[in-house]
Amino acid sequence: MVTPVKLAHALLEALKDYGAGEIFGIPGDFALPFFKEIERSNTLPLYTLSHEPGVGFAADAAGRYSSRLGVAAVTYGAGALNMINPIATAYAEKSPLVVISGAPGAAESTMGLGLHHQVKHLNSQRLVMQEVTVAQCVLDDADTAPGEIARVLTAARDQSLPVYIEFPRDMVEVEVSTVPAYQIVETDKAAASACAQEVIELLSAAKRPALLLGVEVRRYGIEDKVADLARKLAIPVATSFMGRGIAAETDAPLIGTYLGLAGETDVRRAIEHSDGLLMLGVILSDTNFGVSRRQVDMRTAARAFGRKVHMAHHLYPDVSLPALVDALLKLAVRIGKASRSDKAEYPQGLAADDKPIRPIDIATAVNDLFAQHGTMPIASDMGDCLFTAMDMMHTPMVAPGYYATMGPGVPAGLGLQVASGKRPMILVGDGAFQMTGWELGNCRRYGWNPIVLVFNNTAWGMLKAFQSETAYNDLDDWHFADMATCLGGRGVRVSTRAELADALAAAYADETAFQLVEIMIPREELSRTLERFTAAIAAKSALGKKTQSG
Ligand code: S1T
Repeated sequence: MVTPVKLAHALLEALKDYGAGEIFGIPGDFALPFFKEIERSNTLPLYTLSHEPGVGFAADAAGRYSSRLGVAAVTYGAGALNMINPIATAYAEKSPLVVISGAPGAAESTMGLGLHHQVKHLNSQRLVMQEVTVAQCVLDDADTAPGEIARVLTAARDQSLPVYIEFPRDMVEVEVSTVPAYQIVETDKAAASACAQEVIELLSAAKRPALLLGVEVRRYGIEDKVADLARKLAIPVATSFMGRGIAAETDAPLIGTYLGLAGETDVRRAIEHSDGLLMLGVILSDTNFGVSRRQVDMRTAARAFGRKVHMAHHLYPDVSLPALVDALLKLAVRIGKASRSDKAEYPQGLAADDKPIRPIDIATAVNDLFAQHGTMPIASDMGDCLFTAMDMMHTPMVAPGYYATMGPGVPAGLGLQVASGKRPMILVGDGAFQMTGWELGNCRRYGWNPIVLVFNNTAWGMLKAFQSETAYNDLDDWHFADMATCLGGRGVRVSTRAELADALAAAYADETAFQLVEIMIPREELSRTLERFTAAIAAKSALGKKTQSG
């Protein structure tokens, strides 16, 4: 006889059993009963933030870092719809974010009145969520609720994509049976083995084999296995732009990040000229391959993504990435001569002088700090701060490298600190800080103490790099450092390389609160990667125009 439990309790226990580590959220009247159960049961710690975009970005980052489920709990309508952008980010970047929204109960839904927070219809929110999640359920039936929760959480784990759970407020106390445990959907071992055999043959026959790692390697928690495989194969390993930070804490022979013409030439050649390229978990996106000098030759490539493996001219329709890597480890032989010493080098030794600060100086100063004290996990926002991170030492990193939204930086850094228990470094432009930087005001009550580097060029600098003739990309100078104390942290504004070096050292030494270093950067100064990126885009568009004009 199964002992019935409250539905809210069953859901929380299931979230924990399926791998969630915490909940980020903002309540509302449609969610108060559920939030009360979250606090009462303490099955998972609850962290409330100030704006739902921050809730979504923080929850997603926590899941990404831990290779587990991220959980965001919000109220109906105003809360859930306010979080669409972070959920879309999770969908585009294959991250298992569980969205739980309170909702009206059965009785109020049939009153015949429009309800507050309602849009077109009571199910409008569900319809919107269908476009940014892989599975959805409404917990409006005690008999089906446990199975529905299991179905949706299994989809999140297996497909590493966001899911949506709508939780009517009159169902929280309803008694249900417990949620069925996670059942892994095993890959056919013979298929995985045959596929692995073919991949090894492809790599062994190649003169220039190479390995490119993408986000699924982290999402499925197989970095160590992949590093082991890379070491055994002894072939050059690079990450995709989105995969930056993968295998950073391993001894894989990592040569850097593939960025096409925007990246280092040796890395570009290793990938684009490979005649035996194995891509593990790589999203085929414009940000990963948009400025390639030479398209990857898919006739001599194997790409494992989305539980499928594409080989030259055929497909293995159901081989999971973990199953393929396990099969490859059984067959792996030394194919190349790559070793850990091939690891990429990053600039160090900042000249602490009175010169203005360029993005490369920030990377150099951060590398000096990491060389002295060890690396820190990084959360980066969209903007030149993300391109500057390509010149920083390889370290676990969360960033919107594909969906490319502004806003994740600060909240994702908070999610990183919760998930990792480590002090994170946050990289954020002044424009993005204007959006979600204020979430730093929540650090004091939770004891979070990130080091926040605000790249302040008083502009939407990336846009200015593509369209310098317009004035609307220029922003006012907000003096963010002056606001840090009011938010419970410490702030300093720096304009020279000497001031930057001192500020970083002081920030690192003070663990009592978040440290905001506002770095003033001349508007014309770009990172090396953004400079190459804009040059490559300009060259491509010039070539396009030339081709069109015949
Ligand atoms: N709004 C949101 C939410 N995300 C975006 N990516 C954009 C708008 C468009 C956009 C960029 S980069 C950028 C914008 C507005 C400027 C970012 O400014 P800042 O944070 O100050 O960084 P930096 O000065 O280094 O550029 C991408 C291309 O779509």
